[in-house]
Amino acid sequence: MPGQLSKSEYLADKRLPLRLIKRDPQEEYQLHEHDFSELVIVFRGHGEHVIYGEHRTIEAGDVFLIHNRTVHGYANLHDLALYNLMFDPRELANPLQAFCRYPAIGSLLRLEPEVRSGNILRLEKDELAEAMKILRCIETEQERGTEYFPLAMAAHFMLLTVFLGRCIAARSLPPRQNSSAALSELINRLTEHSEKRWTRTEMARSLMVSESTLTRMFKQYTGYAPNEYLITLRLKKGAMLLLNSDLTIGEIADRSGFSDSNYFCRQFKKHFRMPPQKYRSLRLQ
Ligand code: RM4
Ligand code: NI
Repeated sequence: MPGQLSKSEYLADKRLPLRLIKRDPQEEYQLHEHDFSELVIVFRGHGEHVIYGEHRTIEAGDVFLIHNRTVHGYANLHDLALYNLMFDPRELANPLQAFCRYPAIGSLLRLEPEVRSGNILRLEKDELAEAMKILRCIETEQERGTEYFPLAMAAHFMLLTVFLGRCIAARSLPPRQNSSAALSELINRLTEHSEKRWTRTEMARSLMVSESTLTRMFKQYTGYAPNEYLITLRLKKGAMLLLNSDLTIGEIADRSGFSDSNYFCRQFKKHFRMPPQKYRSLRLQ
């Protein structure tokens, strides 16, 4: 029986289903399989890669991909050294979703344009120059449209997100603003599960602050009180369902977290300045 290696052990950080391990040297390794994939880049030495019982010679410069559930191992190694990039192909399909789990990046990607408190990230001159470099790469890829350009654009976009995230992290925030990391994490959770019944007590407890502090922080950060903010999230979810599903208004109200569909319609009208039915008819135009 080959050994089984699992994602929970090697790719435990839910925020990014990707991990680089340097094997210098790579030890001989018995046959095994995993529920993640490996991209291997050999940078020194030589040896044998055993894959489905077949021994293949590998040496510095070789690059190969081991799909999840492939039985493989290493034998007869001579100073073999490699980089092993482990990833979950299913999750990588949407890497930005993983990036959103970082509080700083999550707040950048999700909170705009609701952030009104002046907690905006302003880049210094050299930072802006760096960001511009990445933006130009995206632009060039888009204009040229050469092979793999969508992937290249996504890769540069990811680099940009990382860069911006680091800019945020590098700011030494005064204590009041520091708590915004916890707040933006809470907001990420609210966004993902806006239909759930959330109480102020529960939200305040997760930030370890009093309910009045919670409200003050929320207002500072988003411009809304927690319950108002939650309603806007639910309305957005409702709007999304109106455009992308054939569910009835009642069902949509329910799925968006409104127990009363009349209340949903009233709030919707207030927010979008038209009743849900009208909003839905827009998709047909
Ligand atoms: C081993 C080898 C295997 C990898 C494990 C985690 O040294 O690189 O391919 O699955 O580590
Ligand atoms: Ni492996």
